Amino acid sequence: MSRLIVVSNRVNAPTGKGDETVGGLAMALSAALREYSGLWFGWSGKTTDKFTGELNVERCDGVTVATLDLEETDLNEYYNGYANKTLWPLFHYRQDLTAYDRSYGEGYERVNQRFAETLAPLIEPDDLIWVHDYHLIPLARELRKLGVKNRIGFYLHIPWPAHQLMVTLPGHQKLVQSLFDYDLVGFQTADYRQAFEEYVLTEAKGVMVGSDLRAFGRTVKVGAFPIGVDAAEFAEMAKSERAWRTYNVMMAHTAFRSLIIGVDRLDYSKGLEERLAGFEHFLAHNPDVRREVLFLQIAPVSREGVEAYQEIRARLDSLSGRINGEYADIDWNPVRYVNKTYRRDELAGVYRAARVALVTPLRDGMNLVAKEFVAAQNPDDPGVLILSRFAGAADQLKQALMVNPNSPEEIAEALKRALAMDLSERVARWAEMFENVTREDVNAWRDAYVGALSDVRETHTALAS
Ligand code: ADQ
Repeated sequence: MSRLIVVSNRVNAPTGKGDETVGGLAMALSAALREYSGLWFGWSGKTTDKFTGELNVERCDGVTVATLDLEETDLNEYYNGYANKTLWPLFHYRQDLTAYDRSYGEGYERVNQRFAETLAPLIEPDDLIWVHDYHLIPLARELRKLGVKNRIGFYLHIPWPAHQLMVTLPGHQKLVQSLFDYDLVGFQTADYRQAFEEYVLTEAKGVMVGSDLRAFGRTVKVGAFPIGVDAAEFAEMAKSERAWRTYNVMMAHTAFRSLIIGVDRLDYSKGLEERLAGFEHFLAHNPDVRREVLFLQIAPVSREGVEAYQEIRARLDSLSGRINGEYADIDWNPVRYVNKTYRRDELAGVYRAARVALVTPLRDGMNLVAKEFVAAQNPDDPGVLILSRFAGAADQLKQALMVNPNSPEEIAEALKRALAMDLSERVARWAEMFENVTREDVNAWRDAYVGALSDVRETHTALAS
């Protein structure tokens, strides 16, 4: 069996102790790495004055983790810059927030070279290499330059944008061409895969060869591999002692009100302002029931080095304050807004206590919160999921109440419907979604991807010759 190497910007391997905040994705990748005696490679999260290429290697719960330190300039140009000020907003349809700074592109290329140069000596001939996300699109090209002939796969966790948007990126051809140095390119949904194919067919005069894509003198396998959550484990966690404790604390504080929750990284793609506007619309137009609900939005801050994130944080502080100012009473605040990170078992308790989850991103590769919410519900009395049609998860969770997140009226209408939904309809909708999140869980995703990568018979060398 080939060894597996996972490469991602940050390494989040569980240590085996005190891992309560490590997500399902990290757990699933670690499990695969243990099984394949693998290696997880990425940035240490630390910066150094001068890049040395020195590796920090440690064993974390049966997995070898190798990380490298980057320079402060790398962090600014590659991570905060090209990854999070250029690719992230553009791929989430926020051209207005996209920065086209040349130094960011240069920093991005430089860090990908640094990753490749540090990783290449660790690669053995039969290793399978699985590269994750938009930070590392050119990594295979850099590895190929160093003579690496292994099977290399890429997986994009975020949307692939429509063709007309992609061409607004200076240097888009070079970026897309570098994806053809992989053997397998995976997307979250069939829509994103199609958007990628459309770009290649029109911009690069590519052709489909069966289900593979040929362009730039290379052929790659392309596929949709919708990511899942550790559903069975999450369902178990929702019954754990700590989840119960959290559940009870929350129930005690709702004073018999129906709890509506939102759980998201604080990010403009998650539609938090639009969601609050939808909730406000609900409050304004339903005076008879408005005192019977509470909206809890949990949004841990992220990417604080990027201005757009500081700005949205300030806007949300003021918006939640304004809604409370308008509607609160001596015994009730309609919005509770917290920026804390929680343990996974506590989150499971939060999900279970909620009557409704509002998962309304403006764009989202998948959205794991929607799936975690479903996994954590009490089968005898499940809550209702309100889901944005622009989340990748909408493809699979078809029994959710689907909304356009840009419409406060639709959000308010869905809230009204969810709060009034009878038990039999709630159970019927939930059961189908639960079946889906359990079947298409994170392990199924990983096995499908690694299986497809292992099946690539013709390696890069065979195709190139
Ligand atoms: P994210 O944009 O981070 O992921 P999401 O898929 O929702 O979005 O995952 C967030 C994770 O963080 C969830 O597991 C959630 O439980 C956790 N989380 C959120 N708030 C938390 C809190 N307060 N405390 C602790 N944990 C919290 C990117 C893409 C998504 C894609 C994933 C995986 O943007 O579209 O689904 O990768 O591919």
